[in-house]
Amino acid sequence: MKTERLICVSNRLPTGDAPSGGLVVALADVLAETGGTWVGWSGASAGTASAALAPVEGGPFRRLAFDLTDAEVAGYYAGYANAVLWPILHARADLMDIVHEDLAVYKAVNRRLAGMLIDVIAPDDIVWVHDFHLLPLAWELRALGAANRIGLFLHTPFPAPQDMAALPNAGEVAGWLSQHDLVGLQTEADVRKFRASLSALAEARAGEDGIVELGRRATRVAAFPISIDTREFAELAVAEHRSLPPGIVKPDRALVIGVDRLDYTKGLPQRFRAFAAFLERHEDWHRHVSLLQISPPTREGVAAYDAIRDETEALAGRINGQFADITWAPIRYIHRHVARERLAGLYRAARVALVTPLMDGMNLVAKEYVAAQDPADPGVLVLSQFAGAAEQMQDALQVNPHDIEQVAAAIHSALVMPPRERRRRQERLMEGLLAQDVHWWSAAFLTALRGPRPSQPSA
Ligand code: ADQ
Repeated sequence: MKTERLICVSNRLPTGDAPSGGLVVALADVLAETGGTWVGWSGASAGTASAALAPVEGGPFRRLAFDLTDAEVAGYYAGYANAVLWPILHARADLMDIVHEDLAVYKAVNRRLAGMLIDVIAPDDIVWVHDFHLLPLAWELRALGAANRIGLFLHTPFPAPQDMAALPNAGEVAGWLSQHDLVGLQTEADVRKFRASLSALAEARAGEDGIVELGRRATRVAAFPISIDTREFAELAVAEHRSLPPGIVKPDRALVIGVDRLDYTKGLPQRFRAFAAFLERHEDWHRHVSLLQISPPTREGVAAYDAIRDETEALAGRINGQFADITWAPIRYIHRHVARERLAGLYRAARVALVTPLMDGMNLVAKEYVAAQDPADPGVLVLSQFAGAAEQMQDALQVNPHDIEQVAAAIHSALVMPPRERRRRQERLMEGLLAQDVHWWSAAFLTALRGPRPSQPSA
């Protein structure tokens, strides 16, 4: 049976000659097997925008890149995508920075990309669009006559009706979404919000079969919880744990780890406060525990990100000032990217991971941490109920990240949890991660996209 070529489109084009990171690894095989292509922004900005896609040398599959102008990076990427959509998708309408020209730039970039893409897609290619930067792409492709199967996977949560209503162009966004054959979301809760939010807008009808009718278009919507390459990450952790530099882990000092982009959705101030509350309640743990928080910078120049950086740094300083002595600082805060291999080793060395976002599409750190554990002596995952991962990872210690006292108590429970219970939780979590890894995820999405197309309502 002939398999259609896959065209993957994402904001950033994967870099490097060897695929790394779960998503790229999972799609690399399908792209290579079907002779497919990955299309994305090169990351470069200049005075002039590219008029055609340019091939990028190397790598296991074909890549085509486009450049953006500085004004496009400001309006499309930093503006509408990251200062309007991202806050709305994470229930933070208060952090939106609405600039009407940014929306025009966002649409123009998507229109230009569609114009370049239409020249490279053949009639029976299937197109897989990733994430909130490219919501109008299918709409623009349809306007150019593309009848291909087009799927969208949204890596973030989907907004509830009251959040969607705060989007200045909610109706237009619904129209963009309707142009996909398949919209993939992270969780069943997101699917429910999608149906409710779109039904709250004019002309939308949500059927019981996963089909949502919007005006004259029917779209299939379903949950495809993204994951990691579980086996590969577990092996990496075993190897890297052996080569951790001496002194990183001290026998009399438990390591608690947090790894998140420095984003206001990740709940870092609440996490630090909870750690401080735990230290206040448990003096016996002073000098016997330290929190290593690794948070690389992200989206610098977007105002809300400067604010969260200042707040997080000030809090870490204040807590260290309050509790540290000459031999111990309770929080080590690293504002840098750390190699994936090194992260894997650190996860395995950590007795506890704090994954406490206020809102998160999935959260792959939670899955990486579990995959990295020693099954005979595993650490404990403290997981926010508001991470998409919470739907699958019922055996983590789930917490409400806003409830500082509850998180503080969970940190203590995790540190003193008997080995038998740790092993029981780990076993069940790992079972889930092995059954539904990133290869399962991409196969499930592609099977649905290749399956019967939703029948369109009559005009
Ligand atoms: P992110 O918000 O970036 O992703 P997450 O799922 O946790 O969140 O993925 C982050 C990745 O970056 C992990 O693989 C992690 O190891 C890595 N990383 C984090 N900090 C790092 C550091 N200091 N150095 C090196 N690597 C680091 C978005 C959505 C999520 C969704 C994913 C995938 O916001 O909800 O799970 O996409 O769909």
